[in-house]
Amino acid sequence: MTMEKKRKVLETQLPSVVPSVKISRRRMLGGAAALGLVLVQDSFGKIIQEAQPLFDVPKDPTKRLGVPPGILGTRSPYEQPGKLPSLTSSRTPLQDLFGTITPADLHFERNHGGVPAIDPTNYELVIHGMVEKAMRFTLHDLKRFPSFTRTCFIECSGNFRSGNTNLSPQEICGLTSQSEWTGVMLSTLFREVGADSKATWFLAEGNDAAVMTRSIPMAKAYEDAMLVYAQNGEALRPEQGYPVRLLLPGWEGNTQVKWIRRIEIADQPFMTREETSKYTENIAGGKIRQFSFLMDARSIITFPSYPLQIEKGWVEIRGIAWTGRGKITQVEVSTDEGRNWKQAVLQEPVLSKAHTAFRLLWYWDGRQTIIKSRAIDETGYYQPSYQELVTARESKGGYHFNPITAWEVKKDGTIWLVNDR
Ligand SMILES: Nc1nc2c(c(=O)[nH]1)N[C@H]1C(S)=C(S)[C@@H](COP(=O)(O)O)O[C@H]1N2
Ligand SMILES: [Mo]
Repeated sequence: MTMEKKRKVLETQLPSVVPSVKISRRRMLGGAAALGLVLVQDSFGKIIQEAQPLFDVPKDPTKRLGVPPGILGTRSPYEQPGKLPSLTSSRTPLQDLFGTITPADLHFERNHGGVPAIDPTNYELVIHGMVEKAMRFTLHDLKRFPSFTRTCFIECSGNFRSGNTNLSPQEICGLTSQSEWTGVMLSTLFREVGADSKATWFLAEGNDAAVMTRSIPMAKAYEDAMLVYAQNGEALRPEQGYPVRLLLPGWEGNTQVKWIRRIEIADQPFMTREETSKYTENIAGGKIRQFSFLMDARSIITFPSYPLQIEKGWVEIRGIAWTGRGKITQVEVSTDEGRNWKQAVLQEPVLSKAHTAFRLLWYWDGRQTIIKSRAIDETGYYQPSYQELVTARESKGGYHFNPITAWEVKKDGTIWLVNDR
């Protein structure tokens, strides 16, 4: 059946009454055709609400029966956040979100070979190498082990963009997202297979077209590594590694192998492509840093930010801060181009290796200024300025580039990115 036909069938199944909604301010001002919510099937066969023109619909929702309950919830057609996809990644719209949990369908994606389709009934994870007995685990097997749930972010180590003043938080650093993850502790499985106490590294291998492989120190397995099968209360999304991915809280995204199919335990790193030709970065003196797993502290003001325009008066500056080293202890905000810094309020609970929301009330007097935030974590690490990073790395970008983001507020209230100040 074609899409058009599918839509028709569903529309005829709808009650003849649907609530009236207007979808944008522009339409409202134009006073054009009324829009209504109708149930249609999207290209995956999922039933969704869609705004479509309707005739003769009263504006008062108390005068018409509403849409009946559905199999899945929907977003209001007034709210249309999106992920900005490219061929190999898509970015979380940080400026459109509240709190710290990323809705699963807005979790950023970074795929080296696309999203594979994996049948969970055929899923198998092999653990072998320096073990007492090599073992295979089905998804069912993994779910029988004691489960564990934690909230943490995943951030791509290439999470930085600049070069233009017209970039939004999503474009600057939308390669970080946060979920509540559930799965089994990797240490539980390593005990099950009898991992050798002399082992120092393990290899994680993905079942995708990229066959993504990374070597991970055994210490991380015993610290807090997990194999997760659930995200925000439901099965992992295909984009996040369905049915099972490696979760290494606070470490760079690329080590957290999705669609994981094999773990090999050894006494040295495997020196895969991802840790030799890729995922290394310049440091001072013409040297290159390898196995740079930790994500350093970072913060960004998500409100106000480009492309918003603010009005004179009270503005609640809002943003998120995070660090792979543990908890965020302070976020400092400057509203006068970095001369003075004030303590922002951190929203409780402040979790370890997790996005932390911060806010600061500010009276904007209408003068041009620069606002910025810097994160400080429990190890005493201070988020560096752009200039400090450029000096330390002898380059203007690359992996693990976590500078302070500075926003210029112009007299007309428009906000623009200025990294170099
Ligand atoms: N198998 C596999 N795992 C992978 C990747 C991949 O391409 N294949 N990309 C990695 C990279 S570079 C990142 S940043 C994270 C992104 O996780 P997400 O797509 O769930 O946000 O997954 C990592 N795990
Ligand atoms: Mo990444």
